Amino acid sequence: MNQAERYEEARKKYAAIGVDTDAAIQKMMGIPVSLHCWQGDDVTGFDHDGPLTGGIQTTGNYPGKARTPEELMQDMDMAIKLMPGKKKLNLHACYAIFADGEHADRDKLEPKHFAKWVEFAKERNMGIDFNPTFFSHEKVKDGLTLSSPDEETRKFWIEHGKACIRISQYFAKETGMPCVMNIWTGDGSKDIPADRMGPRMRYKDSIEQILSEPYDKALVKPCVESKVFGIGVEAFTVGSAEFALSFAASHDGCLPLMDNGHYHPTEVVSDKIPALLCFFPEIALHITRPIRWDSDHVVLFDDETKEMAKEIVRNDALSRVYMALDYFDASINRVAAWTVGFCSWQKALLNALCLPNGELKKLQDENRMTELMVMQEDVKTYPFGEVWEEYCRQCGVAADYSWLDAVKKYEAEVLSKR
Ligand code: RNT
Ligand code: ZN
Repeated sequence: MNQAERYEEARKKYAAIGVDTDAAIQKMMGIPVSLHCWQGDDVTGFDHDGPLTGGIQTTGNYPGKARTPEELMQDMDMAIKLMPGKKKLNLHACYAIFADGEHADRDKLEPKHFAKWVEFAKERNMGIDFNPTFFSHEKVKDGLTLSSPDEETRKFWIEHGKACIRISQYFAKETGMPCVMNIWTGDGSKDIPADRMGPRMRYKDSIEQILSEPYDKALVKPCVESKVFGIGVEAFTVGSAEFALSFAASHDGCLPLMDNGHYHPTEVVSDKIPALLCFFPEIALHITRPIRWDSDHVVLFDDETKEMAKEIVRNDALSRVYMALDYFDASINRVAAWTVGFCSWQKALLNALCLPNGELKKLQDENRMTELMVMQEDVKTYPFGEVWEEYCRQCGVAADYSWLDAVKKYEAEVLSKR
């Protein structure tokens, strides 16, 4: 059987349980997923020389990392060509691009410092999401930014946040797609604090000041990302889950952002997605793969990844959940890391679209739990690979590992020469 015949067989098998795989493929093509620029250079950016600091870490020193905006764009282009589906570009403020001799500190960043990224995104028909960078900077004082008791420090970071709101609005206007602007800080302490509320009250006030910058709510979607702990800030995190969720719930237009690496190891974000969808019109996600901690391994097509996608699809929430990848592995080929992670999330979404979700819900509501278990197990071995292959074919990319040959060639010809 050739590919077309194999897909036809699979299509029939799915149709028999009420799943329209052609419709699933069609739907997939229009779902934007945000691709993070920071996998390409280990979260370094272009506005500073120092190391990555502030409660996040990369490990590994695989050769060939991007050192300039041109290299990063070239690598990202290479990865994009290998991936099916609709991409959005996710930038961090530290990826500002300055003209020769020019520099602006984080509180003075302007849209013009991102004009080259806008050009890059527009040429590829991508929207842009944005993140102020509250780390890897000398004005992070004693591990604190927006929650600092030092007013000058706090003011600096508030101004950075406001500058980022203006830049986010510029992105949205230029690309014609809303810009999700995510606030995450590594603020916290290594050991037991004496005051947990003071820093949180300052954090709350700082974010409120940032959001007082005028912006169009249809264009800019501010988010607050929580975290349980970071390396070096084990005892106390200012932006905890309760803090971020309560902040978003009490500030109109502000979204909660859940990163699935930011919870206790037995908690699952798949279960939290429908809980938040009961209350928030829109939510945002950082999709990653934590191993024992927020290790930011490359996303795989594993059980929890599938489960998260299922919760979005079967609750008809594809237009209510902003999905962004957030991982960074410096120990393997970075172009391959981008590609595997993006394709894994694409697979998870397509897989969720190929489930008889209505039927399964009905079994649950009728308390036919034996049938539900049998059916859920049965669909696991349906020929999903054929649907994935057809989707990739329609998108003009390889469905199997043969794409790795192109990456190996790129590594030999471009990356290894850096
Ligand atoms: C860190 C957070 C945050 C960062 C990016 C680079 O733990 O997940 O989202 O990974 O902003
Ligand atoms: Zn994150």
